[in-house]
Amino acid sequence: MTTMKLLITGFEPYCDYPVNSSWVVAEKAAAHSVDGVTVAIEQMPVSFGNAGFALRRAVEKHSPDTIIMLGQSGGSDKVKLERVALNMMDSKLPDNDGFTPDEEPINYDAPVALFTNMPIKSLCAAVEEQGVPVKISNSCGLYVCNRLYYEALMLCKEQPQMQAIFVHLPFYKGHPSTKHGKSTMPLSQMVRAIEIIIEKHNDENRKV
Ligand code: PCA
Repeated sequence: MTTMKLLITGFEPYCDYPVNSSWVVAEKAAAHSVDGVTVAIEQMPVSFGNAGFALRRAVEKHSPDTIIMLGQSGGSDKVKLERVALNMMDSKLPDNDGFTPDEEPINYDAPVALFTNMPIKSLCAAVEEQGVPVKISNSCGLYVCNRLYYEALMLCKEQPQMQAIFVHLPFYKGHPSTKHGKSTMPLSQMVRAIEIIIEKHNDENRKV
């Protein structure tokens, strides 16, 4: 029986959010053991300049066959499975290096958009079946999450045996940035969503 090597990433805090939902969920999901899956976890910088390098280093270190990237999407009321990464950086909100790109391509010689190579519809259905609010999203934004996702999908083109998907997460219930009526989701529900994705993906991979 082959073991699936999974890399989970989450982000460091950014902007004025003292914690990042994605890292809290990443740590908890990585602690859940699934038969036949080994899990590595790495924190990514909220930096247009460094996120791509950080991911490449993590991939060299762990040689994953699957990458599940997590990011915080404050204000969202659902877990969002991201279908596409765009070759574009644009933001009024500075990253953690103070950089605010103005419609800059990520890579001048690369495709305008890249799609996940994981079965996003069946993963979404599996999460929905378990009663977790979830949807497929066709825009990962143009901030650092999209930057990281684009890098991951470029890596999948270079190493086609590797698969990757990005998942945006709401604030968890009790997150310090949610005092003013922002949408939240119980932490346990978001962790469960990631566990379901891991289990479903592992089951599908074993069938082939
Ligand atoms: N969310 C941001 C970057 C880091 C994070 O957790 C985004 O959606 O781009």
